[in-house]
Amino acid sequence: MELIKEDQQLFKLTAEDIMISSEKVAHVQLNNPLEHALLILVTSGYSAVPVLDSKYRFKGIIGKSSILNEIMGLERFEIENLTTTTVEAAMQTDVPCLPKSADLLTCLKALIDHSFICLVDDKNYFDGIVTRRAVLEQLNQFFHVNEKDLNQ
Ligand code: 2BA
Repeated sequence: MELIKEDQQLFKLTAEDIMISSEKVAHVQLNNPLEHALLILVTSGYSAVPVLDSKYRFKGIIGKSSILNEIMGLERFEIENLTTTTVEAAMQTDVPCLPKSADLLTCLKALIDHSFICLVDDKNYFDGIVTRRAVLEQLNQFFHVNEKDLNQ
């Protein structure tokens, strides 16, 4: 199809082309108390951020709902858990990661179930994230540029 041929560019994009690089990503460390993670989440405005170890290797994701679960006791809010529980004990670890060489369609598939995907190298060092927003922006641009052809 003519349209696909003209827009090979879209399919040539990789995660690296559209990622937010590690130095611009808000993150917390494994041994931080939940109190610190909550502070980062509230001040950044994000609902979840990556968790890294002291060598900047990716370990998981911590979000506001995981923290709320940790402080929800049976009879009362156990606020003291914010200082006694570490991020490591509350984070989610069953999250997919991709290499920064992953193509756009691989990112799109992973972002169906996650609002962002962490990018790591072969030793699990954290390179950055690809967000739903970044992929949707590329697709939006593609569909608008080709709107006329698609309607024919
Ligand atoms: P959420 O925090 O749930 O944010 C959902 C969407 O709300 C974001 O989608 C973005 O469109 C908007 N948004 C939230 N906080 C924002 C802020 N401080 N500035 C600008 N826009 C904001 P995406 O951009 O697709 O991001 C998806 C998810 O990736 C976010 O989910 C957040 O968990 C994570 N994220 C994005 N940028 C990040 C960064 N620089 N550091 C850490 N995590 C980030």
